[in-house]
Amino acid sequence: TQYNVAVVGAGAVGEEILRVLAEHHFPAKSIKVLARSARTLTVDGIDYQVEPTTAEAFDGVDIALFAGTEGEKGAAVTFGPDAAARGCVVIDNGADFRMRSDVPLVVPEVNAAALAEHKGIIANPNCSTAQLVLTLKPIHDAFKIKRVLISTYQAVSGAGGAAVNELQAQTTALGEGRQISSAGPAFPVQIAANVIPQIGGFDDAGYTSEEMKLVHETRKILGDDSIAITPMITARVPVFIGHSESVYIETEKPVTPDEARELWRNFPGLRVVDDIHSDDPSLRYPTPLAAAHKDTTYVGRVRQDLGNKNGLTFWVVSDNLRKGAATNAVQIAEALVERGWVKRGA
Ligand code: 2RA
Repeated sequence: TQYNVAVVGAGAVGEEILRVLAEHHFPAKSIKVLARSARTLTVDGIDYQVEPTTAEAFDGVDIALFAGTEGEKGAAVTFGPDAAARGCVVIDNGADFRMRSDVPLVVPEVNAAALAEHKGIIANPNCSTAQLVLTLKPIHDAFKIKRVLISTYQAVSGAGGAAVNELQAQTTALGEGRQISSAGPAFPVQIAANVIPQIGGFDDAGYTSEEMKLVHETRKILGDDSIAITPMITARVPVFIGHSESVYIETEKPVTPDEARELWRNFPGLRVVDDIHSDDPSLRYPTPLAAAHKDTTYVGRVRQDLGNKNGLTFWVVSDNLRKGAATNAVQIAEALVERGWVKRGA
């Protein structure tokens, strides 16, 4: 069977979705690209005629991958439910539907079974959640995780094209010895040669929306609200592609670094890079530069807590535009196809 596919949104994630659909040889009978305004979009030498997003554009579409604007006036809220009503299965990359009880929030390697319950809309998790839950799932199943503390170091591409351009311009200015006049518009302060400990707005407790996504989405995907999760920081770093995370977990039963690495080596989508004494630096630990443009999530720097045998700390790196967005969305579509669940109530 082949499927009529629509990609909504022609930004960094939309483009990456088109790239991944082609790379994965997704069984698409047709692919239409929808965005606010018509134009030609070229991805890896393939020209796509971008059409304006309208309700009618979803007629005849089987699978719609949304990577457009979020929020009450965004593409997903405006067109998603209606597209589902027209018989489309909507896979939304944004945050609008993630916590709705009738919307599966899915990382296929972790909870593909949740797809069986879809009512037409499926949500992709936030980029920093996707790479995290891949590492937590096998350990939670074997040793039961009681607590997670996490700090993230997130690439600017997570904030869109303008943010990438801002880092590029500021980096060039630094390289040429020019003063960086003012920050913005993408970031409140200079991002080049700096670290910004804020992604998203603050709540009354002083946590950001990005930090609270880690709490709520991780619990929903693992199906366990008993896990205590403290997002210590979600920070923006002067990296173009690739989110890095420093994770500490406390488990009910002690888990050694060797046991953790063995579980991760046998978990789909993960690769262990943890040979700290290797002569080849690229084998000692994962870095965002090495992870960029790949679908794989990398884990390394695995250590037992110095004061608590039930504590384990490690480092996780993944391309935020791939497993963090486009690849996970395409993998959800692939999982639906494999299971014959494209049409809801299947
Ligand atoms: C970010 N996770 O990195 C958010 C949205 N992609 O900015």
